Amino acid sequence: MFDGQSHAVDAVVIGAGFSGLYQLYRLRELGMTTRVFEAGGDVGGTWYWNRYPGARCDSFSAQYSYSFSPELEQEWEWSETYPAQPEILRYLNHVADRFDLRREITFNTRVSSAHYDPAANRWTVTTDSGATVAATYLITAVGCLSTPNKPSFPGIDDFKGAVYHTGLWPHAGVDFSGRRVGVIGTGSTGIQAIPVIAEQAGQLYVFQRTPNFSFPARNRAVTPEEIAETKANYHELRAILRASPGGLTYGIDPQGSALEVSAEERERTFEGLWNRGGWAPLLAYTDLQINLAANNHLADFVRRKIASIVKDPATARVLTPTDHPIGTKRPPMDTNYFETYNRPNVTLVDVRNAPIEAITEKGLRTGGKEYELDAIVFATGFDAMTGPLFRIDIRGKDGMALKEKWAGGPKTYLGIQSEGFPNLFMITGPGSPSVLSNMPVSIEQHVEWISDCLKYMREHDLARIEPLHEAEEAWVAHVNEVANYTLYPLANSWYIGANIPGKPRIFMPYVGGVGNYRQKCAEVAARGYEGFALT
Ligand code: NA7
Repeated sequence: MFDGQSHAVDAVVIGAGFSGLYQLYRLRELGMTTRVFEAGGDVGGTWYWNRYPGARCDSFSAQYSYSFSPELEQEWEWSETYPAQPEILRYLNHVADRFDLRREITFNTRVSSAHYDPAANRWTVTTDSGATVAATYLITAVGCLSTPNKPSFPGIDDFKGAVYHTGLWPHAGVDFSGRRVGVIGTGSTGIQAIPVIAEQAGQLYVFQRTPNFSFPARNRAVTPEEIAETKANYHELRAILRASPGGLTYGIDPQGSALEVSAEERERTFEGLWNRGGWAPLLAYTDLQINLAANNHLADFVRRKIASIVKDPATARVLTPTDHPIGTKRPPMDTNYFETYNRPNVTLVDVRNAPIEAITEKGLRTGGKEYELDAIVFATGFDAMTGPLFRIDIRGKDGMALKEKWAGGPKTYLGIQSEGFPNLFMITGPGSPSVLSNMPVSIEQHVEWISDCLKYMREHDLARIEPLHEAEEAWVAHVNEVANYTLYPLANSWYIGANIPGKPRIFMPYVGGVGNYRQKCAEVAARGYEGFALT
């Protein structure tokens, strides 16, 4: 039992979401002593914190789950094609119970620092409760989107109403019935929350800075036949996901260039895939993410959809994105998002040219006008990928801070390790497919790679691993090179740090594809962890 004071273990894992739970399971299998620290009051990570109305996963439920236990696969049944937050949280609780994981997790405890001592080859991990733990290995399972971004508008403390951030939603829920609510932000989160809040609120004001493309999810209940089919074919499904570009399958094989077909055929294809739901239209042609002219055909198709759904032409115009190629920001998926603007109790406020000036005692002021509100919802996103790591004072050899080393952008080898920080492993770190993929697939791949690496080190009597300088430099260059081959860098997205003032503009996830990346990681391991220094 962890006594909350001084302690020594083989590994410390930070976080008890999808990654931390599975990493703990694997470390236990290796017979390693482990302590997991979790800031939340229970397991779940993202799904513990993001309890906002409408919170739902944009991956198919059968694909958004662990594959490591065939028994778990067979006993769990998802109820909808896209799982809602409460169901995913129930799933993760079930996993924690089923594998008896909670006994090595300390909840309500945030890791404040982790310092590496080269002489002892140990990490000293300190928490906000004052506990100190020494560990040979430090594994971050902190998630990519877990540090909420709350812009500091002047006057925020003067507001007399209630203020919420979607990523820190009250567990008891919020009753907006009859209230005047303002939502700031129209990313994936705002687009999920706005239709649900609109149904409850007396009046809803949406403060939009940048219009977004969104695809109708067409979420529905899973049928008993589909459940049976999934259970019978899990093995094949997982193999497809592991080899796929995004760790997700729609069963669509992109066909040729969007520029080589007639306008009528393109329209028919887009229409069919739009009706199918989700991101299917993005898979219509092979060049939608690499050729601007091809991309613009799909963007135009969605712009016309917005014009056809939203009845007021002026509102439709403000909702129409023109500043980025479609799919280059994380594409939102919705249920009645654009339709919501036809409701009499919903008002869209354009804060692009007249930014939010201040939060006042009574509400929010923009464009010289004050909107009186009872509640303000910040759907303003996260300091992605590096934010959760920088929140911890991580120091490697010579006392070097991770934050300092990465001041010009993250530097990793394979997105798993960073030179100068021996025995520190990052699950879905920057430079790995992570947020460009169906997370559980990438998480399992990293956890298994890390666990195999630790086993290899034990078998070969090795105590320390860190990337070689040249290998890291080459990987960073490769990550940039493949990103620049795509249209992704053209958008001001959180992928590139554009949502956080002062953050370096570097494309952080690896765009080369889950299947290719997995193969690369496997080759590195097979060659005795090529590119790493093992001592
Ligand atoms: P996002 O995608 O970062 O969206 C945040 C939204 O908040 C976006 O519309 C922003 O407008 C808006 N925002 C942020 N700061 C401001 C200020 N200062 N004024 C006005 N509007 C602002 O976060 P989400 O939570 O929706 O999604 C994050 C990921 O979580 C999602 O992609 C999934 O992977 C899960 P902007 O576009 O910057 O002009």
